[in-house]
Amino acid sequence: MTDGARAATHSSDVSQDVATHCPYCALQCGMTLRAAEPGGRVEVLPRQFPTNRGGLCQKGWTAAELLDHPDRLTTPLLRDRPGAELRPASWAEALDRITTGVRTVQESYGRDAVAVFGGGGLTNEKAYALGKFARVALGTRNIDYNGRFCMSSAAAAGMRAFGVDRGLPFPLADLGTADTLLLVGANVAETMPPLVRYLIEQRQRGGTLIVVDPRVTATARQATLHLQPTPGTDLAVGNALLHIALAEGLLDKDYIAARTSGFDQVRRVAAGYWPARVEQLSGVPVADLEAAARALGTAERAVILTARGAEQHAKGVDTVSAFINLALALGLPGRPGSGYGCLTGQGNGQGGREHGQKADQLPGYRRIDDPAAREHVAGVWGVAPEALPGPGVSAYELLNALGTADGPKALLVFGSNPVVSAPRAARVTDRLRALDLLVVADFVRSETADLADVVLPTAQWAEEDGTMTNLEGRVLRRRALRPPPPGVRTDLAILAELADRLDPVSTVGAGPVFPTDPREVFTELRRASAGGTADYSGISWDRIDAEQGVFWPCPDPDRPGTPRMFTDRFATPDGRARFVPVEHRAVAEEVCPDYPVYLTTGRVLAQYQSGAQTRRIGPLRTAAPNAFVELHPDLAARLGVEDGDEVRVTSRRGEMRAPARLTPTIRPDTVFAPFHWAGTARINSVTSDALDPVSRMPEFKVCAVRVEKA
Ligand SMILES: Nc1nc2c(c(=O)[nH]1)N[C@H]1C(S)=C(S)[C@@H](COP(=O)(O)OP(=O)(O)OC[C@H]3O[C@@H](n4cnc5c(=O)[nH]c(N)nc54)[C@H](O)[C@@H]3O)O[C@H]1N2
Ligand SMILES: Nc1nc2c(c(=O)[nH]1)N[C@H]1C(S)=C(S)[C@@H](COP(=O)(O)OP(=O)(O)OC[C@H]3O[C@@H](n4cnc5c(=O)[nH]c(N)nc54)[C@H](O)[C@@H]3O)O[C@H]1N2
Ligand code: SF4
Ligand SMILES: [Mo]
Repeated sequence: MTDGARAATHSSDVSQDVATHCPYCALQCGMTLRAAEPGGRVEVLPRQFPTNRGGLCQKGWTAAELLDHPDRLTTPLLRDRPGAELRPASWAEALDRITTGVRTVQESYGRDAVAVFGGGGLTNEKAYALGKFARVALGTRNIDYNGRFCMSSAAAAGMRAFGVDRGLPFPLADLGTADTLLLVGANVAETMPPLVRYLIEQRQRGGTLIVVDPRVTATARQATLHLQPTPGTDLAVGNALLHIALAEGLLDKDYIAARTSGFDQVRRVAAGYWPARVEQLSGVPVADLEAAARALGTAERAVILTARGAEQHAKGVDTVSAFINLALALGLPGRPGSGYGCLTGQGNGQGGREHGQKADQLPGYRRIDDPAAREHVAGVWGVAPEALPGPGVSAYELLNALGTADGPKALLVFGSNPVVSAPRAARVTDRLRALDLLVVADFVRSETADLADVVLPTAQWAEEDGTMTNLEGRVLRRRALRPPPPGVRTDLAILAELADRLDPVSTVGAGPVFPTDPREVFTELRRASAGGTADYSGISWDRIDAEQGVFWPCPDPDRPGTPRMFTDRFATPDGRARFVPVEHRAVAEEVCPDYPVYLTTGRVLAQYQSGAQTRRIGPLRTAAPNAFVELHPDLAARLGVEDGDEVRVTSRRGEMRAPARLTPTIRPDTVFAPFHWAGTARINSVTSDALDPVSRMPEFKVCAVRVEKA
């Protein structure tokens, strides 16, 4: 064992601090865990790491509170019959129930009738094992994950422009040195607070920060220039910026000629987005559009970033393409200190989309319908290539098909809480209830676990080793401080146990194995990814320890990884980046007399995602105790609503209730609600399930609602 930090994984040796990373978001802040005594309270200390530079947000500081929380699951739970309460059960009983349930469904309806739903919080090793488990042990094509709700639009747009999808194709530190930084639909001051250090550095160097958000967020307040569009109009804004840059001669013509293809068509499209038209479409004044285009077009170093505000739309892929087109026309991607990037969200949002838990994908970011990819991966897995299933359907389509005549009858969930986080959540809940078998592996009884037939208690981040790939494409080491509590197993152990009990698809040679040691899984993952787009074959755990993480692609153990991509060529067949012409179109659900207000949704600093973890942590509950509906005082006055009044928000799909929070920082035509709460405060009862045609991303960021005093 070359890694000193690993010594502390033995409970006999807990006096040693363990250097690891936060369990939550994609910034993956460095932290040190310390326990005064074996099994005792764990203290979190911030640690210097390039992404957080010694900073942590409140969620990171309090992350250890869930380790020995009274809500922690330490025994499997079982429901004996529909309508009965969940009761504690032994592992043998729980695993038997799953095996019998899966077999019964497979016999009656075939292998595709058992589905898997994964998460972008799983380590690379777990995401890899889950994808393999689905294809090999279950033999089902039906696996997808919550990253579909998160990263998929930016991923698809990145693939079609650059031939590869890595959130940031450059190190985060580049943000601090940008002369102009454009943030489109990103509220980093709440979603990645330590990243604000880079924004401060950028401003102190005299840089210009432009924020595009329908709300004056904590991030927008730091901006030099804030564009406040109507939700769902960013694509038009992006095209207008390109139009202005064209008109004012700000384009990098040499770069366009040497490094890109397809500009002529995009130029023709951009001609139709003159600023006055886009002011009408988006509400952003012409002068602000011009100022933004000039700040970007005249900067030596310019960075354009998108996040969920721009991406979670039924035209999210095209919207991202509009901003990539702009970046390409200005010659940014691959230029030192410049570029386009997307801010990945979940802890392993990046790695989670590379190793095969996506419906159409095999490890190494390979396509499951590519014969060469199937052959390579089948070889690593010990199965016949033709035995591997084909592509399945996307996350929402999968959830929406559960329990229907042709849909899956059993579902295994690892690392997501769709009852709270899926769009049109009441329907998704009905679908989950219609299953013959629902299995949830989690460390708390989430709202989804509440509906399950079997709940399996699983290890938490401080109790497991593994790797995560942060928003920069930097592969990091998660290190265990201590083993899981008695009665709790790791996800890898659970998958291995189940694989052992099930009949795999037709095998070759010794057949598939499911190691429980994450280091062994990583070794296999390296082989499976070799030669793929996301090539990890040159990365080892020891190397990660020695180098503060390793950036993929890294095909060679003796050569450095790739912190900066696109310096010479793009990952397309001809090495050129591709412009993609994109036109603005209306949101899927326009406002109307019955539903006259736009709803948009998002996050608050002190809660994480579906809230399954953070709603249980005292200081976070104090900081953000409940849902709310943000509305402009003018709108409130029209509705007769005062600050603190309980309001009902209704769409064609359902309603939610929460106290009104009056603020002039939001557009008067739009209300905002965070999605971290369940029950009657669940905003996803209201949100739209319109999907992007390419990424299948739901339109979380805009639908039409009615707001009234409850
Ligand atoms: N505190 C906290 N931090 C988190 C998370 C969390 O749950 N809580 N989750 C993590 C994850 S998984 C993710 S994906 C990231 C997300 O990080 P962000 O993308 O920063 O988060 P959101 O709040 O979803 O959306 C950002 C902003 O988009 C704005 N917006 C809404 N509609 C539009 C629109 O049409 N156009 C534009 N331009 N903006 C719009 C919203 O007002 C909001 O301020 O955060 C990560 N970090
Ligand atoms: N309205 C609206 N809805 C949204 C969004 C929005 O902006 N607006 N954002 C979307 C986005 S970007 C995202 S990423 C999704 C996220 O939504 P979810 O997928 O629901 O994410 P989490 O709340 O992180 O759920 C993770 C669950 O798995 C458990 N868990 C965590 N780590 C592990 C692990 O290693 N193993 C196992 N077995 N379990 C684990 C946690 O306890 C928790 O119950 O929500 C989406 N929903
Ligand atoms: S910013 Fe993200 S990674 Fe850092 S402490 Fe907060 S939640 Fe954890
Ligand atoms: Mo996300």
